[in-house]
Amino acid sequence: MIHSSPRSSDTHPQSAAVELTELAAADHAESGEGSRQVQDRDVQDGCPEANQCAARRALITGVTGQDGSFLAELLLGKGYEVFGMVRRSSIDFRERIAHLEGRDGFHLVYGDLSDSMSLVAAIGEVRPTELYNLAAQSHVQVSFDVPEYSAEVDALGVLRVLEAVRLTGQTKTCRVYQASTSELYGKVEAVPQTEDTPFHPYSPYAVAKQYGHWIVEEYRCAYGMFAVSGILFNHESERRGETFVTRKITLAAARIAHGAQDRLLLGNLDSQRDWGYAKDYVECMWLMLQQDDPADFVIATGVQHSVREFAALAFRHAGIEVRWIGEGVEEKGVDVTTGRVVVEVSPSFYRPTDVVDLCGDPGKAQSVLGWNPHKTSFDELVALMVSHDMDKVASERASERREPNLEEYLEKGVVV
Ligand code: NAP
Ligand code: G4F
Repeated sequence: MIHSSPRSSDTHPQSAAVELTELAAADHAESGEGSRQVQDRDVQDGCPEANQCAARRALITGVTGQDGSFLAELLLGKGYEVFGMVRRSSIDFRERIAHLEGRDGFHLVYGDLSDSMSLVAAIGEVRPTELYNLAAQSHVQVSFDVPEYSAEVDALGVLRVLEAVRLTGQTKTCRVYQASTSELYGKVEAVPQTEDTPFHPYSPYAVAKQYGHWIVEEYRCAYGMFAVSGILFNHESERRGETFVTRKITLAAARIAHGAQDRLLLGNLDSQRDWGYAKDYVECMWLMLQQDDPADFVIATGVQHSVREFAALAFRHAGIEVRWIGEGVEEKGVDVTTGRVVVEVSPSFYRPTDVVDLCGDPGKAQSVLGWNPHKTSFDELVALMVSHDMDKVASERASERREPNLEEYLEKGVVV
């Protein structure tokens, strides 16, 4: 029997183990045979065809994030049973996966990458055939403010996931994808970066992720696990967190175009990134786990742009043509039509060490995985993000305009 995920409002704050044990017991009572036994038969350790013969069950850590939400949609579309790991939050609303909650085949389990026991419980109960470890403290600048926590989750968290797979006897049945990052190249030693380019991590985030990357390789060698790392370059979308530079820009461009914000403050405008579309990149994560042999891949577009270029294009899509004047902290983006300053530099967004020259070579992913790195162009990516944020700001503005009216109605006693 398949259990739908509890809707946010129904979710009980109990451990994954308790929640899933109760569901398994309910299965047993209803079927008379016990679906737990069926699951165990299907995914026994040592079955060489495990990924073919078992029902496909994916566990996604970080399911509430940008990538996790796209990946959950992709896997549900392929007929997977999808388990998303969530942590308890004071706000019981998970915006990016709200549309999936309650859908057949989609389940939520509690767990935290800083808590080994929760991982052993969740991974031991779900017994996934594929585990995508996407959970992380993923903001580079924030990792300078919370370096210890970033290491706890982004380094040791990966070890905990791998150990949970091993301790629950699933090294031969559970394939593991680890979210590695182009930040590993850091203070880059070559451009473009390939799978063979040496790592030079340049932030607490990247140093922690480097541990995660190497421990995955270690478990692959030591225990013969199908455990792989995708070295993903920056990938963005309309679901991107609002403090990453792309989303910060597209939201600000939309707000400025709607007259809801005065100007945008940015840090290093010269920084260069290889930006792709997150929805395309989760396909690659899946492809990596479908291969005969485990291997790491660079996932990138191979095309590089500066923060300044991204900003200019985003403003253009929002109907504002920007001209750049000045240099360094004095540089400004000026609206060509009105002469108004819409972008300024603020050193408060400079990082103690910044990675400034990322550009990936997706050749191996193209030839081995058959993945298309150019499905969504840079221009299309910026356009879709701006379009989404123009709509978002317009609807926020419309509801702002309605609110005073509502208050007026209420004051006059006209309540319908
Ligand atoms: P994101 O939107 O920031 O999502 C991070 C996810 O991790 C959220 O679901 C978050 O849950 C969860 N999480 C954080 N700390 C956790 C903990 N202690 N225990 C359990 N879950 C925790 O990140 P993303 O952009 O989707 O990126 C996914 C992964 O790819 C991350 O590992 C990131 O470092 C890596 N990556 C991203 C990019 C990129 O350009 N997007 C590039 C390379 C690598 P809450 O919702 O509860 O906070
Ligand atoms: O958008 P960002 O914060 O992304 P960053 O640091 O590249 O990290 C993202 O991509 C990594 C893959 O390379 C992931 F591993 C990581 O989890 C995350 O998803 O910053 C991009 C660049 C930086 O050089 C930064 O200094 O933009 C520059 N920047 C300039 N002004 C800014 C700003 N970044 C932010 N967040 N905010 C600014 O105002």
